Amino acid sequence: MTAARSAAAANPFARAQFLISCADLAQLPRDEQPEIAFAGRSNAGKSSALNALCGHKQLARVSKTPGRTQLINLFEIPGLGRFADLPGYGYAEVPAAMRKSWGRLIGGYVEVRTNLRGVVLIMDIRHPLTDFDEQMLAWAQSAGRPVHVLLTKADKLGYGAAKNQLLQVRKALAAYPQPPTAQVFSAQSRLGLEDAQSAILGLLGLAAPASQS
Ligand SMILES: Nc1nc2c(ncn2[C@@H]2O[C@H](COP(=O)(O)OP(=O)(O)OP(=O)(O)O)[C@@H](O)[C@H]2O)c(=O)[nH]1
Ligand SMILES: [Mg+2]
Repeated sequence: MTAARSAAAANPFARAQFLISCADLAQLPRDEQPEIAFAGRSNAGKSSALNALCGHKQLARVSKTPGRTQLINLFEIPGLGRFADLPGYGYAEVPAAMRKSWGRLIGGYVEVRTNLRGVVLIMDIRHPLTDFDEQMLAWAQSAGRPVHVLLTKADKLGYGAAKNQLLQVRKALAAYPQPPTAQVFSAQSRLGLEDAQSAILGLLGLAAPASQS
């Protein structure tokens, strides 16, 4: 078995490849394949999480300048489905008009995309449940889409502090009518990588989600 093949066998998402960038809903390809959306406020670590999950260094662009990703970027994983990287925002200087157009695009996407099986919501573990996250959760809940939360950059906190944040966030999420699941994660240390992959496979209906620990 070649090195690339054994990596693909170990990582179900290793064959992910870029498909298309869409500036509006009309540009999305036909919704015939199961899709998982990745959402997170700007700079939360969404591109890094996607790259780690797929075992690529540069699949989704990691930027040091927040707010660069303004399009829905679709990735195809042959035989499994698609990942949709949704644009984030999160800074006060984002103009109201831009927030409005973001709301139309992302709110519309979550509502109408019939093949959307679930949302992976990425939050910086040090700053969880921002207004952005609450908005995403509200849209996902009203459209009946399950949500799995990755509390990323967990390498920035000690074990106890990370565990405590996880418990606090789970407590807050339990108040939602369809409570999302949550775990700690780090793109840098790869903490929680396999749990996240199992959770995503679970959303795709391909395997049982990992038990929460
Ligand atoms: N320590 C640490 N840093 C991380 C982690 N994930 C991302 N970062 C850093 O956080 C910054 C933002 O990461 P990105 O992955 O570009 O974040 P994003 O959410 O895609 O940001 P935008 O696309 O700009 O909205 C970068 O400097 C990353 O190197 C992590 O798990 N641990
Ligand atoms: Mg990004």
